[in-house]
Amino acid sequence: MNKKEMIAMLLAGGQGSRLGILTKQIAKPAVMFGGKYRIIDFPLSNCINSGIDTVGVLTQYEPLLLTKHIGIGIPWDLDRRNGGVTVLPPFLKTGNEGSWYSGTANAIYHNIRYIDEYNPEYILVLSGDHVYKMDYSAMLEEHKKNNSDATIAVIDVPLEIADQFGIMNTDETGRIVEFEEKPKQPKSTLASMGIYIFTWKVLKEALIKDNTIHEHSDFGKHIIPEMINGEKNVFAYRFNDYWRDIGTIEAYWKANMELTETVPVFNLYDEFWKIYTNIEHQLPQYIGVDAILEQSLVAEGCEVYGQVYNSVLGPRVIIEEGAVVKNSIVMGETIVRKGANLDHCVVSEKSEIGENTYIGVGEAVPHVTKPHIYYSGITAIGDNTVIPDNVKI
Ligand code: ADQ
Ligand code: ADP
Repeated sequence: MNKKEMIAMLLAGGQGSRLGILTKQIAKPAVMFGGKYRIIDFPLSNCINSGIDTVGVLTQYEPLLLTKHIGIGIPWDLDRRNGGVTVLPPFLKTGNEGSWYSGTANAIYHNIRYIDEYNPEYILVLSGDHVYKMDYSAMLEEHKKNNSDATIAVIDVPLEIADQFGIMNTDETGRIVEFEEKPKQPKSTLASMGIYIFTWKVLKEALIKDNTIHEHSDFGKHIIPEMINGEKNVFAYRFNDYWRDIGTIEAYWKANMELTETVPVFNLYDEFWKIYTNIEHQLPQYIGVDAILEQSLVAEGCEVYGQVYNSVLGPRVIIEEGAVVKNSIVMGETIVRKGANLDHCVVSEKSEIGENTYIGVGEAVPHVTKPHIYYSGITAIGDNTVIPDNVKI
C-alpha cells in the first residue's frame, strides 16, 4: 500500500440507545436523515470533500444495514484500490465469545494493523453519529501549524447540556489545559465534538500503553485526559457552523423539521459540499390528483395521494388517499393507509400505518402523574411495525 498522509477511522459502532426504538435494529449511524440520507453519509462525504480517500469504518452494534449501505463505497467515490472505504468488523477475543471491544480507543487499538498498512503521518478519528459539513483538511493545517500531538474539534454548547460532552479549558494559544469527560458540574461550555486528529506515532504509543491499563479504553475517558496530563500538545480547533449530535428522538425530529423550512439552517443543496448517499431505487415520485404536498422533503419513488405538510418522506413511502401527514418523518418503504392521521411522528422503515388511525398528539402535553415532566410530544414507531386500522395513539 502507498503511504497516506492522513487516513480516517470512523467509529460507527455505538448503539445510540437514547434514540430508543429507532436504533433497536440498526446502528445509529445507519438511521435515516433528511429523507434520502443516513447519518453516516455526512462524515463519509466530508472525508471525500476534504481530500481523504482512505476510511476505515469500525462497526460493532447491528452492523448489517450499515455494511450494506456502505458497500464498496461507490457513491462517496471511496471505491479505491489503494485505500477507499473498508468496513472493519468487531474484534472477537478467542475463548471469550461475545466479548467485543467496547471503548472507542480500544476499537482503534484492535485495528492498528489496518492503519499501519498505510503508514500515515496523521489519523483522523470521526464519529458516525453527527450531522455537519466540515473541511478536515483545514483542521489538519492547524494541527501541523501548532505542532500538535492531538487536535480536538470543539464547539460552544449551551450550559444546560454541557454535561453530555467532553468539556475543556484552553490557554490563549488554544492549547487545552483542562479536560473533563461529561462533568457533572461543567466548568466551561467549550465542548469536544468527538472529532480528533492525532499524530499517529503518538497515538499508537498511547493506545498500546493505555490498553494494558484499561480494558475498555475510551478517547474521552482515558486517552485525551491522559495526553493532557502527560504534557502532550493537545489543541482545540474551533468550529462555528451547523453541527448536531442528534442523540435523542426530539433532537432527531427537530433537525429533520429544520430541513423543511424555506431557508434551512443546514443546506443540503450546497453545490460545493455535496452529500452523497447510496440509494438503490431511483424510481420517479408520483403525486396523485387530489394530493397536497407542502414544505416537505420527498425521496425517490414515493407515491402521495393524500396530504403532506412540513414532513420528510424517505424512499418509496406511500401516502394513500385521505391520509394526512403533518410535522412528521416517515422513513423508507412505509405505507400510510387511507384516512390515517399523523402529527409530530417519527415512523421508521418498512412499517404500515392502518386506515383511519390517529397517531401523535400534535403538541407537548404535561405528564399525567408527574406534572413537572413534559413529554416532548413526538410519537416514535419502530421498524417493521404494523399499526392496525382505527387505532388512536
Ligand atoms: P459520546 O458521544 O458519548 O462522547 P461514545 O459513546 O464513546 O461517545 O461514541 C462515540 C462514537 O463512537 C459514536 O459514533 C459511536 O457510535 C461510536 N462507538 C462507540 N463505541 C464504539 C466501538 N466500540 N466501536 C466502534 N464505534 C464505537 C464522545 C466524546 C465526548 C464528545 C462527544 C461528542 O467522548 O467527549 O463531547 O463524543 O458527541
Ligand atoms: P465480498 O466478499 O462481499 O466481496 P470482500 O471480502 O471483498 O467482500 O470485502 C470485505 C469488506 O471490505 C466488505 O465489507 C467491503 O465493503 C469492503 N471492501 C471490499 N472491496 C473494497 C474496496 N475496493 N474498497 C473499500 N472497501 C472494500
